[in-house]
Amino acid sequence: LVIASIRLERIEKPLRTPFKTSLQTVTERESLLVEVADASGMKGYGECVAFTTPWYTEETVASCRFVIETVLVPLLTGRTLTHPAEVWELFKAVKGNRMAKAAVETAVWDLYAKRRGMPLWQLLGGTPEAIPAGVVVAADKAKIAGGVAEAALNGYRRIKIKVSPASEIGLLKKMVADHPQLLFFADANGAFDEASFGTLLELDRAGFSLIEQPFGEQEWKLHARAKKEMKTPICLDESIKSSDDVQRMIDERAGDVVVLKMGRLGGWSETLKTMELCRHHAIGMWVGGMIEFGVSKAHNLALASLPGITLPGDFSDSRHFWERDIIEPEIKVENGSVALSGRAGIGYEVHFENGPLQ
Ligand code: OSB
Ligand code: MG
Repeated sequence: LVIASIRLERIEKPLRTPFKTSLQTVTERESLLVEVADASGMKGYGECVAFTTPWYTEETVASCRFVIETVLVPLLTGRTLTHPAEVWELFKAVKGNRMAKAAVETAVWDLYAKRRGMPLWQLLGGTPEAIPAGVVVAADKAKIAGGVAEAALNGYRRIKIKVSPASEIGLLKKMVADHPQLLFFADANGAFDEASFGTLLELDRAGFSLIEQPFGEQEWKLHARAKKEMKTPICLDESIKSSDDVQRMIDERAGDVVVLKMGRLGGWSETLKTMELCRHHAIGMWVGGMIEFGVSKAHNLALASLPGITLPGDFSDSRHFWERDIIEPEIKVENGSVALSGRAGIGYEVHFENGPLQ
């Protein structure tokens, strides 16, 4: 496999409804699409999941574009690879910038699977069952009940609610109790601290199946204390940027479950390595979302098909965020799950308003 050319496309679309977290409200999503091509013109796609500004991670769309164009593209262009796992090795000399690396590396995996004529999920050893869907409901007090009812009506069986020390815990408790058929996750995006630990202990009694990232990404000791004092499983999202971070979580008893985000981990190679560690230590795993477009979601669906994914991830219908997604067909949630594509690679064609890219 020779990487003959690499191209970047910028995407920007408004969200159908603003996405509110304790950190930021997202109304527009900007992204970069990476297209790698072999000498025959066959193409593979990856998507950069960094945001426009560094509110969620250090990396941004602009920093990723810079790193991809000035460092990663020259490293990879014209290279002969026997396997896509070599890309991570090739990028080792570049510090950090995992989202930039992932955007390029995942594109090479797609191309590799397409050349083999196999769905990526199959190539990686996934099972063909449809992937359970999951949706995020706004943190807005006035909108929670309506959001949950609508999600249930649309077939979602897992609902994630953004929480913070300002959340009305009585309301959350009632909502969980009112929907025994649904699985509820709480996501704090690091909004709690030592001073609000007591509020977190109240939230522990609301009946959530897990609480995601109660404290900041470096707050290992507070997470260990939460794991010790709470019955709700502690799930780390922002803290998990490498397999070493999972090892630290295990060593410090700082969590029970991890969210896998391929962008934050640096792509498929590091994600597969992280999964092996989790499986070995019986750490629960699920696939997290980044309000991304269909290319990243398609890679995520392949990831969710792999052994060891124990909980439903952030998989919503393309229409949940977008008037029109960039893939064809779009992601469809049916009977609470998303079917895996039987086509080669990520299994979707990439389309823009101005026509198909392939
Ligand atoms: O914390 O999981 C998060 C979206 C953007 C940034 C961080 C997070 C999220 C989500 C997932 O909650 C939303 C989705 O794509 O379904
Ligand atoms: Mg999260």
